[in-house]
Amino acid sequence: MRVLTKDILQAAKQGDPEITVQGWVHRVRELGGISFVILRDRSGLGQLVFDEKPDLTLESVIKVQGIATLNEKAPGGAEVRVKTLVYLSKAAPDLPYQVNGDPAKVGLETILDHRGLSVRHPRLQAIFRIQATIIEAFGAYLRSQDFIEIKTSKLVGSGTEGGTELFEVDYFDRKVYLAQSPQFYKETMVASGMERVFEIAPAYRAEKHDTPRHLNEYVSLDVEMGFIESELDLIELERGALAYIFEEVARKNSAELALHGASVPSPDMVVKAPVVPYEEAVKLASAEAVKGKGQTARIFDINPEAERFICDWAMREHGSDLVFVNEFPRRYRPFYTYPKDTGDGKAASTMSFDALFRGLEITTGGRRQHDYNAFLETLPRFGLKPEGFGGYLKLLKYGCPPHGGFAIGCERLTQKILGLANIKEASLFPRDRKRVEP
Ligand code: AMO
Repeated sequence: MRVLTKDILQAAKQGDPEITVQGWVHRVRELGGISFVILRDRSGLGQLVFDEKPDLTLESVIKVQGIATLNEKAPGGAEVRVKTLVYLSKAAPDLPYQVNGDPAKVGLETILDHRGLSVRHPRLQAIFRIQATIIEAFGAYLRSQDFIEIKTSKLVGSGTEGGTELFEVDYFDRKVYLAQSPQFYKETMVASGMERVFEIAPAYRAEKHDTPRHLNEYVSLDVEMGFIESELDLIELERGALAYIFEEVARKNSAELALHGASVPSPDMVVKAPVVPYEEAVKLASAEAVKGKGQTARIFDINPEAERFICDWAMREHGSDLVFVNEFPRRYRPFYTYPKDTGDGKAASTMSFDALFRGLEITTGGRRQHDYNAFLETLPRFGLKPEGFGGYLKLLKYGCPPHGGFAIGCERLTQKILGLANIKEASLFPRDRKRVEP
């Protein structure tokens, strides 16, 4: 794999120091008649030395040929003494902002307005190199567990996660919606005989609020699995997937993590991440709130504040960045969630879970109701009528195994690995209420 500084160093150490490199002009510095140019390519930065002052604008794309020479002071310990310079594309001098400057000092809106420029900064590009590893590792792990990848339509006739968050689309002479989740399709494919499927695709939520954890379009890492007994099988699968993702990010992206001063949890810790039932988690969050604030806690539900408290507890008591909360009450989970038999016939809770990572929910999942008659019986309890569920009923009617699944928000996982303040930083082209450009 390309590493610019290593290539220059290697050429400098070899008998044949002739080298040709190409990339963008990242920075220019003049010192006593000599010009030092920092060249940037996909692998990072390297140093060029010109004896005469070249006519260069920042961000121009150039190709140079020269002699690789050892120099302790250059990045990577070597530099290229330039003999010939070719302009592949001269950049206009009026850059809209200082592209090579510290991104922390550039406003987020400016960064997002100029993605073609902002991702040129190695620290910002690092975010998406890590995201690429997450996506690759998620797929690789699931394939190793006998899952197959599917791609399903994002144009749907109705929603699965609730009607208020759907984007409408004109579809010939009628309205359809952008899919909030591939849940119905992934369940259909489990029942179709595939048994184990995953999908990596955008999901759309017409949520009006603007928060550091919500996008209107995000990448959903979705899994669905047949023949499970409970949500614990899914938690086991997610532990394995996350452990592998973190292992791969640590292996492939140590330089990118370093640019953010970030680290990934150890896979050993991830496979042992604690599982806490909902009722207990609420109590823990309340106790943490009292401890932190020295006042009576008002935590009755797992809201974003409670997520942070539960994660504080998991870190303190288990040394874990990751914690699973399971057995959510029926009222907090969709009607198709499988009830947990508590032995008293009340089934007040469900075989469901969330994963919280470094203070943020990154996953929701659970076992689904797969029994046709039980499903029909459940609908009236949620004030629903069978008429609206033709597709779902067909899915369950002709032989559907016990099954369940989960979805990890790709940008949320990226955000929390790197400690980014806003989820939009982890999306190349984020969509929010105001932004549909670039
Ligand atoms: P849920 O709606 O909880 O569950 O979404 C699952 C995960 O997707 C991410 N996510 C989001 N990320 C960014 N912006 C958003 N607006 C957003 N909404 C959700 C989060 C969240 O934990 N069908 C179920 C999953 C399943 O049961 O299989 C679902 O979509 O990380």
